[in-house]
Amino acid sequence: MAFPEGFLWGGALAANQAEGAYNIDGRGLVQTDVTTGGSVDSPRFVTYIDKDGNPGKASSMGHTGQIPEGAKFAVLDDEYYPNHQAVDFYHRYKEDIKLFAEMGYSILRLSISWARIFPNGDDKEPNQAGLDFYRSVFEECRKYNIEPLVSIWHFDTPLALEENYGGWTNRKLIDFYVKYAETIFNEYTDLVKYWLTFNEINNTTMFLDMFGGAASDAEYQDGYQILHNQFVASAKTVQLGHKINPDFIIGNMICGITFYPGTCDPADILANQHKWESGIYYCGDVQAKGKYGTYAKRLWKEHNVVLDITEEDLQDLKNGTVDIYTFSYYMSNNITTHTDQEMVSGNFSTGAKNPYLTYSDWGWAHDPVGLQYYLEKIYDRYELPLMVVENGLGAFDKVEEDGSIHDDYRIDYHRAHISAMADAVDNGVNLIAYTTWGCIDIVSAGTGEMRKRYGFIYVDMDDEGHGSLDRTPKDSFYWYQKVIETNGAVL
Ligand code: P53
Repeated sequence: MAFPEGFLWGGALAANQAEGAYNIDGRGLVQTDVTTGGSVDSPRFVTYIDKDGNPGKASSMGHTGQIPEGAKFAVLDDEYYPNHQAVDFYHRYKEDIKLFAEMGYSILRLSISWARIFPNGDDKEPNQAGLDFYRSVFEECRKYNIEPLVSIWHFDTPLALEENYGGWTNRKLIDFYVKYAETIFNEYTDLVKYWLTFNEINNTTMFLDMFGGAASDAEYQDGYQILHNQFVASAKTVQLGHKINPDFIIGNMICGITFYPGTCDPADILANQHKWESGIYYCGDVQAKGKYGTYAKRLWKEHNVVLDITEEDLQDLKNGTVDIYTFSYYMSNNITTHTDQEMVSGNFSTGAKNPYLTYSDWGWAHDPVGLQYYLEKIYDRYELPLMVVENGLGAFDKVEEDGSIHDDYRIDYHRAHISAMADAVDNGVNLIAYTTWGCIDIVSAGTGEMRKRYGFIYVDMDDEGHGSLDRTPKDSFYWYQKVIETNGAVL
């Protein structure tokens, strides 16, 4: 049987997309609180906001439409902000964790909202109400023997740090982040063992040239400096975590997209290899090997980037390598130098259309083999234990008259991906956990939609925030229960 005994099965969510309660119990604002909804044609994902209150240059995606004009850092009365209420996990976590336990979870990935702990990011003392909230969440998990897997940062830098310091382009953010990490490490040392430093850290530069044409050198300059500062913050945090509790297992988190050459033209093969370097390896190499890859100098030179890197930084990177490599996996993309190919349209999927694959309603390629490919390639490169910490299908669900939801398309998606993981394990990959994305329906990061659903548990709420917020297990809930019960033997 492929999956080893003790393999961790569960699901994943993120604070800003699930909790809601955006201004409750002393929480500070984050970027999604000032971002309205989007759509497949008009995604809203940005990597940071610059000091004038505009979506940061490093996003380069130009999705300014979702931050109302003139809003800067303000919440406007006549706008609807999907993350303000999200699915109210803040008040319903007991009910939700009970349902996760019913599915048989042994692990739950969630994130701590930095702005609940340090509302402005640079506060002297942490906010007690925030600390108390996560304590009860983790205790609730423990009650059911669910291991919390905690993302320290999931796209939610306190907005005040964006406003007052210019966000992650400023090195000062490193110390604020490390102080925040130190606080939660000390606070939850007996409750949490698994930690992830930055969710999808590579998004900042990976997406730069994938949307709306080439990015400018200034955008690359910001993007690479943001990443460097986050690498240092991550590495310092890993060292500190191991000091505070040697049993802590701390990982990175990469947006794992499998890139293929669009044709067998050698130029495409090389372009594809370079996409792996800039998109995927760039962050993984620093975080798992402790140093920049050999190709990094070429990348910086290509975009005239000059980074502020100190000798001490390099030491920190070396001493702060992660214990595990974790990643999200949703799709593959084709890379080609040829301009005569049919292109994919959708958000966060780009490049040439792969004629061998089908695509979701949001244009994401359904490619389980790509997951096996990614697992084998990455394990070969780092030989670290791996976790797939996000994987899922964003789809429209239909509620039947009797209230049931028959999401066989979602079951098919997961079945195929778990089967691909099993094949990778049989091929020697040390995979230790699988947490499906959005174990419960939550607000989409990319579009802010509710109707782009990933959950095995349906939440009665629409894109305008209407609905009872009642939770209902979908068919996939019962299917996953069986998968977990049999440790992946019955798919
Ligand atoms: P949504 C882009 C490409 C791949 C994964 O995404 C991505 C993104 C950014 O949207 O994000 C991860 O909700 C992310 C989650 C997010 C999930 O994938 O846009 O870690 O926060 O919800 C799915 O469909």
